[in-house]
Amino acid sequence: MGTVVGTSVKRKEDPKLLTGTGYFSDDIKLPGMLHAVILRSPHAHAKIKSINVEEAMKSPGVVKVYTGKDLEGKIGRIPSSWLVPDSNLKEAPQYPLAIDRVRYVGDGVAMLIAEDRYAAKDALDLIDVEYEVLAPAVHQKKAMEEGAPLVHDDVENNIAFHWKAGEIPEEIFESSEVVVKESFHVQRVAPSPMETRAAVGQYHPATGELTLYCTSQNPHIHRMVLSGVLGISEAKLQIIVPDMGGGFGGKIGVYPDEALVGYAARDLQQPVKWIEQRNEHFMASNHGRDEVIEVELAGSRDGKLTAIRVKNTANMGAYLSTMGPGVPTIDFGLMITGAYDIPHASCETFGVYTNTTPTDAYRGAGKPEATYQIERIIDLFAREIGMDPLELRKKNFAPKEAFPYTNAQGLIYDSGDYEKPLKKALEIIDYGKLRKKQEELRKEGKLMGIGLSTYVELCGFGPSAVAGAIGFQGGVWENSTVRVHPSGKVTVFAGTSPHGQGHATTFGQVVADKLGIPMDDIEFVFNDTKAVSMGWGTYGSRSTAVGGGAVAFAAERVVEKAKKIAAHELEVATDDIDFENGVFKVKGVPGRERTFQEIAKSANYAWNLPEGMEPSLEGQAFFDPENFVYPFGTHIVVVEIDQDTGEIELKRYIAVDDVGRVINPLTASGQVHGGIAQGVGQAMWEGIVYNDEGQLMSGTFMDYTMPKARFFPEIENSFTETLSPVNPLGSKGVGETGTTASIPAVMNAVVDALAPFGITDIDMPLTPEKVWRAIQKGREQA
Ligand code: MCN
Repeated sequence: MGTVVGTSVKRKEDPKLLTGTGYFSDDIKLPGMLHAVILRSPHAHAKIKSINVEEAMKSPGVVKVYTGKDLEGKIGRIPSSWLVPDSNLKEAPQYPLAIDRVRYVGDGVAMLIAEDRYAAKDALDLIDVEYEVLAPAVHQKKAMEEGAPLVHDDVENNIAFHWKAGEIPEEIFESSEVVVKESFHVQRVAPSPMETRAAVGQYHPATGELTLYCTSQNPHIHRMVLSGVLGISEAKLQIIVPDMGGGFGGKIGVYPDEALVGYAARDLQQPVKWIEQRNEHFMASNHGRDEVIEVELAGSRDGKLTAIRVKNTANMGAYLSTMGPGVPTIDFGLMITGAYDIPHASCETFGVYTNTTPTDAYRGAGKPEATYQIERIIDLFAREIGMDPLELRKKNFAPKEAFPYTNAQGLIYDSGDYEKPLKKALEIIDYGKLRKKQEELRKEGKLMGIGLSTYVELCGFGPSAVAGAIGFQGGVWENSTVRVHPSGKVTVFAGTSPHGQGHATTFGQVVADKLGIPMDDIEFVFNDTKAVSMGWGTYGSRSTAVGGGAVAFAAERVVEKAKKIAAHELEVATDDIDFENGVFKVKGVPGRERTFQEIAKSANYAWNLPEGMEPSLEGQAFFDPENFVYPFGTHIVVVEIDQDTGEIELKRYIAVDDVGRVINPLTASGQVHGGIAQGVGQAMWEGIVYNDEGQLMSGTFMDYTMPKARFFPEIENSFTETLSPVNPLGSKGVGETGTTASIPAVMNAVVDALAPFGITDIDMPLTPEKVWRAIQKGREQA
C-alpha cells in the first residue's frame, strides 16, 4: 500500500450527497416541533412606534410572537468577535430583535411561532407595526459626510472604526518619477450558498440542556458566543451542524436568528425550527466586500516600485458582525503590497455604519480586495511607463532568496517562489505568441485582452497569540483526536467544520498514510460540540494547514504508543521497531512483527501492556502553528469583447497555484474551480444594489446574476509545490485562492482589451451595458 497523500482520491462525501441521502437542517423533524418565521423591516431606517400582535395571535396555529421589547433583559446582544485594536472601534449594540429602531431592510422586528410553517407565514402578515420612516445612510462615503443621517446616534459621522498601518514620508511620493492613482470599488456581493441558513432548537427540561442544530462554519464559536447571549453554560449547550450546503464565509457569523431559535425552544420547551428563505437570505445574511479603495503607487520610470498608499472606506452595514471589522483592516491592510517587494506601504481604513445589511467575510475576506487593488494598479503603472505588465511584475517580485520574507507591513510570508507558477502559466499560454496575436487582432479592429494576476494571499489562521494581538476574540489553534477501536478501525474527531471542502477525504488520506491502514477503515466526526472537544472552525482556508496539522500530530501520537506496545510484545526496545505500511517490525528480524490491528486489540484489551502504560489507543493533538501560510500563483485570462454589444467572452482561463503540498489534486482543483467561479462572478455579473432609500434592489436571483457553468471556458488549472515550513504537511490553503486571483485577472484582461479606446478602469460587475457605454465614451473622446 503506497502513500495516498498527493493522489486524487474521490470524495468520500459524495455518494450520500449524490443519492439524496444527505441530512440537512431542514431534514430534522422532532416530535412536537414548532416553526418560526421572522418579521423583517421593510424600511432601511425607521423608528418602531408600536407593534400590535393581537390579530396574529388569533390566527390558527399560532403559538407565540416575540418582539424586541418582550426579550429585553432576557437575551443578550449579539457581539462582534473581531475587535480590531487601536482603531477607536465603536461597537453599537445589536439586539436579536430591533427594540425601538430598525436599521436596515431585513432587520428583525418580531419572531412568530406556529404549529406549521404555512400557518406561521400566513400569520406574519397580521403583525401590525407602525413605523416612522427616517432618512437612511446608504453609501459609505456619503454616510461619513457632515449632517448625514446617523445609524447609531452616538457614533459620530457613522465611523465605526478608523485603523492605520504603516507611515510613508511625504517626500517619497513627491520625489517619485511616477505616481499612479486610482479609486476602485469592490462592490457588495451575496455569498449565496445553495442552502440558506437554518436553526433547530431542542431543549431538554430534565437536564437543562439545549441542543441547537444550525448552519455554521464554526460550531464551537457558535457555542461560545451563544452561551453568552442565551445565558447558558457552554457545558449545557450543544451545537450540531448537520450536512450543510456551503457557506463561503456567510455562515461564520453568529446571527440573531440562531439565538432567537435557541431562546424560543427553551422558553416554550418545545423544539423550534427556522429555515431562512432565499429572499430573506439576500436581506438578512451578511454580505461581502463593499469597499471603496483609493490607491497611489509610486516608483521609477524604469519600473522599480517604491511605495503604495491606500485608503479603504468600507461599508460595514448597520452592525459590526462577527468577523466584520477584521476584513477591511487586518486581512486587507497588511496585504496591500501583494507579491511585490515594495519598501514603503501604508493603509488607512474607515469602517462605516450604514443602513444596509452587515458585511463580513466572503470567500477571501479582505484578500481579494487587497489583491484587486495591487494587481489593478500595477497594470496601470505598467501602462503609464510603457512596460509589459508581466515585466513589471517580475521586476518587483519578492525574491525567492528572501523567504521567509517580511513585507512592508510586517507580515512574514512563510515560503515562496513567485517565478515558478508564473513560468509554468506563461508556457501553457505561450504569452509571446498571444501578445502578437493580440496586435494582429487589433489591426483588424477586434478586441482581445490578456489579464494577469500574480497573487499571494494570507490564510491558515494561526497562531493564537497573533489572533489575540489583532483583536480576534478567540484562539485559532486546532484539535484532533484519533481513536483506534479494538478492531483496528479508527474514528477521527476534528475541530474543523467541513461543508463542501472534503475534509473526511483529505484528512482520511493523511491518517491512512500515518497509520498504514485503508481509508475505508477511517470514519470522521466533525461539527458536534459534544463529541469534539474544541475547534475554531473552517474559514480563512485554515483547515488543511492547521486542522490537517492537528490530525497528523494526533495520528503520530497513536503510532508512538503503538510502537511501545509492539516492542513490549516482541520483547525488544522501542528503537528497534520500524513501522511501515501498518506493520510494526523488529529491525533486521524478518517475520517478527505485529500488525496495526493486532496492536489495536492489545491496547484496548490491556491484558499485557508495558509497565505503567494506560490502556486504549488514542492520540489527541492541539496544534497552534507558528505562522500563517501564504499561497501564491499566477492566473491568466484571455477575453474577447464584442464592441457592438459590450459582451465579454472568456476565451481561456489558466490558473497555476502553489498551495504547498497538495494533499488531493482532485479536491484542490475543485476548490480552485469553485473559487474562480465566484471571483469571475464578482468581476462580471454579481452585485448587491441598494437605491438611495436603502431599498435592496437585487433581492432575488432574477436581479442578482449568479455565474453559470456555461459562461466559462474549460479552466486549465495546475499546481507547483513550494512547501510551507509552518505545519507538518507542508500545505497551504487553496479554498480562496481562485477567488482572490481571478477578480483582477478578469478585470486586467478586459481593460487590456479596451486599451485602444483609452479606457483605464471600469467598475465591476462588467455588464455588457457598462462595457458598451465605456466604448462609446472612448470613441467620442478619441
Ligand atoms: N486541499 C488540498 N491540498 C492543500 C490544501 C487544500 O488537497 N494543500 C484541499 C482539501 O481537499 C481541502 C480543501 O482543499 O479539504 C480545502 O482546504 P483549505 O484550503 O484548507 O480550506 P478550508 O477547508 O479551511 O475551507 C475554507 C475555504 C473557504 S475560506 C471558503 S469561503 C470556502 C472554501 O473553502 N467555502 C466553501 N471552499 C468551499 N467549498 C465548498 N464546497 N463550499 C464552501 O462553502
